[in-house]
Amino acid sequence: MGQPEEHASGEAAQPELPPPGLPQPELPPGQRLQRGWPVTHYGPVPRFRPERWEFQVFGATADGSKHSWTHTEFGALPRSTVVADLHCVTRFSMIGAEWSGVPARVVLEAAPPAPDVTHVMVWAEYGFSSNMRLSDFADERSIFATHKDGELLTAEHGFPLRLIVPHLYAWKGPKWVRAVEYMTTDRRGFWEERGYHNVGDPWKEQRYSYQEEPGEGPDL
Ligand SMILES: Nc1nc2c(c(=O)[nH]1)N[C@H]1C(S)=C(S)[C@@H](COP(=O)(O)O)O[C@H]1N2
Ligand SMILES: [Mo]
Repeated sequence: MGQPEEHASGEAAQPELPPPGLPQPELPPGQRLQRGWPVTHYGPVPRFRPERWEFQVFGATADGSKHSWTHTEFGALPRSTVVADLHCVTRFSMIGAEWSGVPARVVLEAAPPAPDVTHVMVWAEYGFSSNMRLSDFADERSIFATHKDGELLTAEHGFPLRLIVPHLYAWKGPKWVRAVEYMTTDRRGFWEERGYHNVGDPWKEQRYSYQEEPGEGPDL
């Protein structure tokens, strides 16, 4: 089974843990706290070309047409901030990051899905993709982040845009995101086709596709 690569990084340290004896941050089962912010992804880091960049919503939209935003247009959408942890399926968690950007709900309002949409595929540069239920994407905490802790994302962490879905494993949040596809039937994304769980809830420890219950994912 393929695995996301981990690279060392010299990013800013995470908040210190409370001293022993005081309540510790709660992590999903089987996760351990990571200090710093490692870089984890498959393949090369894409170069951002603002004049060629656009963000698209396509597939089963309510009006049947494809919607797209230039980088400037996307930057003018309403913004918000979410404090959320990042849980990598390779078992490290980064806690307490403050993500700011455009909530997924803003995109859903700007480009509404048709009534029979059940799932979305989130697409990134180089064909990386991740699928999720529409309800997971529409969660009030799901956000297309441009900044972490008040600073622009670096190239290796997904600049200019990455999705954060706080209640799912971090592979469900593509870096270098470019499009959302509305789907009326579920389809597996990049890691979901390669042995990872179709739903990916870290609190239920849904790591691998062999753990899927009937109905949790399309046939493999
Ligand atoms: N485009 C893309 N996004 C991706 C991945 C990837 O391989 N490609 N890996 C995911 C995984 S497995 C994790 S844990 C997080 C890591 O984000 P970070 O490198 O900013 O810590 O990015 C996710 N987003
Ligand atoms: Mo990951």
